Amino acid sequence: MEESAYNKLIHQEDLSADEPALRLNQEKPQVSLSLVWPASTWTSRRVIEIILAALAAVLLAVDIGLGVYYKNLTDESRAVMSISREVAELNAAHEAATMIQEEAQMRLKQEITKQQVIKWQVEYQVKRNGEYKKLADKLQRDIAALKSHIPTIRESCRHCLPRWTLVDSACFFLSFSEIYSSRSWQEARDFCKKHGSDLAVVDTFEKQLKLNQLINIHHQDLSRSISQSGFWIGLRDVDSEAVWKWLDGTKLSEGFWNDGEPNNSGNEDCAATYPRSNPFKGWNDAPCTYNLKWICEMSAS
Ligand code: 2F8
Ligand code: CA
Repeated sequence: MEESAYNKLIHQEDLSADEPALRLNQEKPQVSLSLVWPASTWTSRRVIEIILAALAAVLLAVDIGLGVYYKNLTDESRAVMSISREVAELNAAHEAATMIQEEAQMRLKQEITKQQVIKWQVEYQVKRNGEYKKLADKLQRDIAALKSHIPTIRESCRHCLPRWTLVDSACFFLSFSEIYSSRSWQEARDFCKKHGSDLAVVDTFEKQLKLNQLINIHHQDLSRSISQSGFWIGLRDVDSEAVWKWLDGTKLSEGFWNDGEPNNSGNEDCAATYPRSNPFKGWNDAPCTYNLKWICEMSAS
């Protein structure tokens, strides 16, 4: 029913013009916009459709492009974010490494400073050691010098009783004074023993030399004859002739006999020392009963 109305309308519009054409189309009626709207309108619509289609295509393309762009952008963004994270991590690691490096540098600096101080201390100690060594050497020399004085000091520290003379670490008494009369060898020995001593044992040249000097000074009183100028010493050969022994029983090895002595002239068993210029020739043997001066000896206190 709609189709017939539509055809009716078409027929009414074409009554006035183009009738043959319409008649050709009467047997096969067609439904067409061109038939409904003017041609210009149809064209415009087609153009619009084409434009719209083109626009749609463009929009679709843009949309696809934007999608692809967005996808790419998202990937790039992710990559950038990942890189940013990595950069941040690297920066953090760099900062940590920088801190560690700075701390290590600071410790190194402190260690270098400590080492420098230790080096200075070592230099100082080396210098002091050198000074100490010089000081020690000087002290060793001073000690050696002081030690060399010990015998002299020890000797000077020894002392003897009044009128006794210190000779070679022993004290000697020489009966120079006239209050001591000359006496026999035994009486002389008794005197010595009474005073805590004994007749002198002149068993070294040092003793002989010193005692000879002392009796030489005494003999400057020349009123005394040479035979009376002798001093008994602790030496005799009473037990066996010509075997001279000191009071402690020690045999005499060498003596300081005058030339020709001992000669045992008239049984001379006791020895005495006499003032002589040559101390090696100071001794003579005389009769033990002969009266002479004497020399006592005791250890120094
Ligand atoms: O000439 C040496 C001789 O001199 C004196 O005798 C003359 C001595 N006598 C006395 O001293 C007692 C001897 O002993 C001595 O050998
Ligand atoms: Ca004699």
